[in-house]
Amino acid sequence: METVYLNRNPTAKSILELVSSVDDEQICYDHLAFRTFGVNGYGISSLASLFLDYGYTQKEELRFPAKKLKALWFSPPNSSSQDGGSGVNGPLPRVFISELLVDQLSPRAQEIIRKCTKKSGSGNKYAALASALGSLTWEKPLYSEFQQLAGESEYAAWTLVNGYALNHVTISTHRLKSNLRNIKSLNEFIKKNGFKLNSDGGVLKEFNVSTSSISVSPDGLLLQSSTVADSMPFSFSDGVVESVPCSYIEFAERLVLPQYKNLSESEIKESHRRDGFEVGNADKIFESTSKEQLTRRA
Ligand code: OOG
Ligand code: NI
Repeated sequence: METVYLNRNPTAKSILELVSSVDDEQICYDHLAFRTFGVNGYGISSLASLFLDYGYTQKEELRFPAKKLKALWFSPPNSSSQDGGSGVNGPLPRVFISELLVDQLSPRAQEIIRKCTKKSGSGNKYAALASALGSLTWEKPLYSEFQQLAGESEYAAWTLVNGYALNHVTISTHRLKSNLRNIKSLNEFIKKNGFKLNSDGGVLKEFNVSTSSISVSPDGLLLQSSTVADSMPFSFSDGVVESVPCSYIEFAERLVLPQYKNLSESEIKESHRRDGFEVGNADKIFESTSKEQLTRRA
């Protein structure tokens, strides 16, 4: 899955190389994220089964009524054996899987999504395999179908052309060694190197940063930001070739929970930090693949 992601998304690849090159960093992934169509067995469960079979635990549900989405996240099994490696060879990441509440879309949009998932037969059984191969489990859509969905739900249009592809990996900033462990410094560094961040997070007053685009959870302990997705030409089934949004990369800093404030730096483990996800943060991060962000001037 990671290989497909790195090959399709030059920004994510360059940023991972750039961050690892500073201080010879090991990169830990905080989480991996996927999008799905919540219909005909193609929703969250189609991808979750692989992770559940390998010992992941289902955690809280998050709801996004305006976007007609729901999400679940999964925590990894304890496996200290992987501590020390980098990326997919490092500590196991959380997994965040969302699904589009297809029943709530217009009849026309539902028809497009139901058609491709029905035609696909048992494609939902091979969700993880398709993700790793970088293939869709349905036939390529018409350009008009993509446009129809894009007008109603950018998430739907994204999923139609990207399928089960990895939507993003997230760098765990607090597990970096250099000053990049502070998400604000990391964002500045990323921007200085010419990459565009998803600005939907707005102004962060406490940090006095006007353009940093960091989202902060209400408890102040989960800080997240992301790049704007890369685009790729996609050949639609009617021969039209148009640029479509692919994936992005995210950064997350999890601060130490108040009850562990007195632990020394060397005693602090991932389990002492803020866990989980936050609807308000996620709502903004979803925008990383939106047309508004992609066409925004840096
Ligand atoms: C997922 C957006 C939410 C997070 O960490 O809260 C998210 C998506 O864009 O599919 O990644
Ligand atoms: Ni994320």
